[in-house]
Amino acid sequence: MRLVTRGDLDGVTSAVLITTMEKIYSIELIHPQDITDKKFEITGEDIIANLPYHPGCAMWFDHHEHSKTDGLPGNFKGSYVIAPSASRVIYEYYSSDKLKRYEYLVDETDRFDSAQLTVKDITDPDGVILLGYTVDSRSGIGRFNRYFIDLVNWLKTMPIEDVLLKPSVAERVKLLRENNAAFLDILKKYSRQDGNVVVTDFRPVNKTPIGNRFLIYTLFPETNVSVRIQWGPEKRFAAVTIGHNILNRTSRSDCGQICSKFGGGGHRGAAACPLVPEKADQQIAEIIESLKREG
Ligand SMILES: [Mn+2]
Repeated sequence: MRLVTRGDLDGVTSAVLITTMEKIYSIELIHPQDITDKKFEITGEDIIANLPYHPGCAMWFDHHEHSKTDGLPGNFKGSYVIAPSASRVIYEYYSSDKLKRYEYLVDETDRFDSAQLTVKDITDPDGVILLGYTVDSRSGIGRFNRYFIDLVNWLKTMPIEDVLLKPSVAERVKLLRENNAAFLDILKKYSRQDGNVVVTDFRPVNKTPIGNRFLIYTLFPETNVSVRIQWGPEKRFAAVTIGHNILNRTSRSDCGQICSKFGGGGHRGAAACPLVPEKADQQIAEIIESLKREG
């Protein structure tokens, strides 16, 4: 069988579990869009995990809310449950003694994948959470098949402390720390608080900086929602992302609904929309007003 999954920590842990329970000869990493756009061929030899359903697959495991709105299959092998991670869904599906030793890995994957993080998990992460950032495409250090496969093999054969000492892991950790230190400075410079909203406008910056997307919440703990603005490619549009503060989960706003008014989308807790440059300032002001009004 082939495992088709996503290149993130939940994908890694899903792969650890599935390769323990099934005969897997290769692992393929794809984006959820590749399934919905039918860009990637799925056959009866494939187990899909942490990705949307495809009718051609042998088994499917997922936990994402939006897989439900896309239309659930009537009958399939595997499991779909709204859960903190796909790894959790797989762990529960097999309920095998063979997987018991991965209990902690699954617990931490739950926390990372559902952003149930503490301030320390953001500013000074360690263990599985730290490893998670090294396979997070949003950390800006890419995702590589070799690295992914290595992590799966290492997590099956050594404790997390030893996995973190592997040179390819340590190198990514070092890069993450450097990126985050620079990102923190630039975040402070381009962010301001407006009531319950923190607004970061990176449009004056030439090259959009990359760093932990949750750092903003450690700087503005009294806000409950963030708005980030940065230029899209060739400044054709202003990319706006809205997200609930994961350290202060009191926002009543529906980010997805707000963004859908401006041609974007997402879910309740996080969403994005592209704005045409001429209208961006006006529309950003409207978005901030909605977020303040909704509280
Ligand atoms: Mn997931």
